[in-house]
Amino acid sequence: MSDSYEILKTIDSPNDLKKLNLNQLNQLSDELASYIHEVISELGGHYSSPLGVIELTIALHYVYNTPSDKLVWDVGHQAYPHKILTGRREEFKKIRKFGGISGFLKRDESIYDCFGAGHTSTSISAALGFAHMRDKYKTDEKVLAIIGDGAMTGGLAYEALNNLGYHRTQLTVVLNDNSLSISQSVGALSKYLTKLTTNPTYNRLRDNVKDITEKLPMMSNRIKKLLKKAESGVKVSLTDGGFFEELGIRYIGPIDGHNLNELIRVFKTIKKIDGPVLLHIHTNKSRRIEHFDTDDAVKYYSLSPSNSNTIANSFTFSKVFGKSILDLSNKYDFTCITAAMDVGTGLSEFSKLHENRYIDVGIAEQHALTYSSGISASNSIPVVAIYSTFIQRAFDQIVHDIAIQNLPVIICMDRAGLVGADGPTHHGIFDMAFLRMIPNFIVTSPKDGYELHDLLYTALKIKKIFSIRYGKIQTDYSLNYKPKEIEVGSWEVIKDGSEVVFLSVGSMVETCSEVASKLLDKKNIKAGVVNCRFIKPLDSEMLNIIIKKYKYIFTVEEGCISGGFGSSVLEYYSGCNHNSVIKLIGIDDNFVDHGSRTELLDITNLSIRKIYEKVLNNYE
Ligand SMILES: Cc1ncc(C[n+]2csc(CCOP(=O)(O)OP(=O)(O)O)c2C)c(N)n1
Repeated sequence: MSDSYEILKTIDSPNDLKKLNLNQLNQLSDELASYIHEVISELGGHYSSPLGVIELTIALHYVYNTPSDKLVWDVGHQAYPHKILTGRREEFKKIRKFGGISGFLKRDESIYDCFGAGHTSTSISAALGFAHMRDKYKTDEKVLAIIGDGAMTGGLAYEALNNLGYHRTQLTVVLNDNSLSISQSVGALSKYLTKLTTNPTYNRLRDNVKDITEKLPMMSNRIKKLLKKAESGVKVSLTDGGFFEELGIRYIGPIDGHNLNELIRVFKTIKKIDGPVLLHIHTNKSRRIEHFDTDDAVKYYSLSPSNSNTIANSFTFSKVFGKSILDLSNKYDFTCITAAMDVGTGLSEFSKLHENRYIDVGIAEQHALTYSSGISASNSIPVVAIYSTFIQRAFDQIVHDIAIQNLPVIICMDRAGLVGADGPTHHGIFDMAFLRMIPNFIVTSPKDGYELHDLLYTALKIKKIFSIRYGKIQTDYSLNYKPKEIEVGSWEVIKDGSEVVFLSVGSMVETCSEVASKLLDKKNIKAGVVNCRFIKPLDSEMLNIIIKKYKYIFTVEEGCISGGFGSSVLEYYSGCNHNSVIKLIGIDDNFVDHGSRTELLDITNLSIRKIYEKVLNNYE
């Protein structure tokens, strides 16, 4: 660590922080910002969110006694300063790299990470669990949940607030309000928070009440109580009901989340309050980023590694989805839905061109799916663009609201398979297993961009419950492609073979084609390759031919083996008499860590080399 990190290099644990004076703490916050900038501009990773909570993190670790006191961070993408201050300063140089520390919080990484995360809106629920067990076992640690205004749009956060307001135990919710999610925060809550922050009359009145109570320490408790009542009356009349207070949670704020002195003072006061408190802090994610423009929010949310090369004129599946949906919007009337992931899913161009055919519901995947079923019940077609990992939240909505009522909804799942540096919370490896078991579902995965366009076209044409999964990878595609309908349940033979065949799904079609070429070149084994673009329904005609023709059948999927595509092939063949050897290649019963996609494919046996070896190990 260079000499420019004069104070940071002395911080090995939060105890070291407590020895610093205010000037030194302020210097530390600048050094932390430089260090995060230095490492993340090179390695890539979340950027604006950690920079926005530097002072908050210092104040929390300064005032509270971590790890006994519990800091439960929502999502965890903002917790880089927390990691650096809690003994991981040097490890931070390998953050998100294979074998290095995680980009999110992880219980087995540090005792200071009391609760892991990656998905949003879980912090208040988890914190309440900690708080109730503290009460039950009569220990005295403080519990805090730190949640952003974006994550506050998720329903789970309200379920927890409802529970907290009722039980009224000590728990401090720090609401980090920067008016941004990944892009702009949407919804009524965002407006409400802005109103709280910008209502000068309300803030002045509150300050007055506070001033009086502070200036008259000898005032009787009765008068203090009366003044408090007046304060809450003021709040009710000026802020549409004091939402949090009505739930039974003391609202404090808004305060400047970059003013260390103020943060420390307020946390010291809150520490003495025995019940639930919501501290509303206002921060600015762009404060430490030069030349930041509001339109840059997404750009600075997460940086790419300095050595990443973007291939000119290349397509990712997200980009193909964005182009295909625009193309099909001229022909079909549908509504696109996103849960705060317009840019990530490729919907931003569509959202600008078709404002009245597009809705961002906030970080609310469950709502997104039930809302879509309502659209469908009104005889319109909803297209939900979502990441595979986040749809896990909405399983019951899919079963109960969509499938049982057989309401046509098109679900386009990006980031299916291994996503790389974000790790286990973000890999999309379960979707094939949990969707294919639901009646009325058509489950698909295209081998390339052209087929994604074809499948989307097919889905819009046939109006059924239709899911399409694709990965965070480059693919073949060209603009002005004219899509064609694909017969539901039909597979495609890519290479004919003898003895060995690969039944491959999505990204694995290309991989298996390369394995087949290698087998032919090196071992003179002629392996067939089938593009199993329908995971459900299966192509039973082709399966009947395959079982007669091939002795070795390998199913290959970038998803979990348990219950996945290969399992469905086994289920199908369990009703047939055959002498073939059927082997399933996919992700074992394990969570996959973070690393580059190439590294992860290899450790999960999905690289060309590993599949090639697997065939030879089974071939007699
Ligand atoms: C369930 C879920 N949906 C979507 C995401 C993707 N995501 C990660 S962070 C984020 C925005 C969070 O905004 P906020 O809570 O305000 O935090 P900030 O980065 O602004 O500090 C989103 C949508 C996620 N992690 N989890």
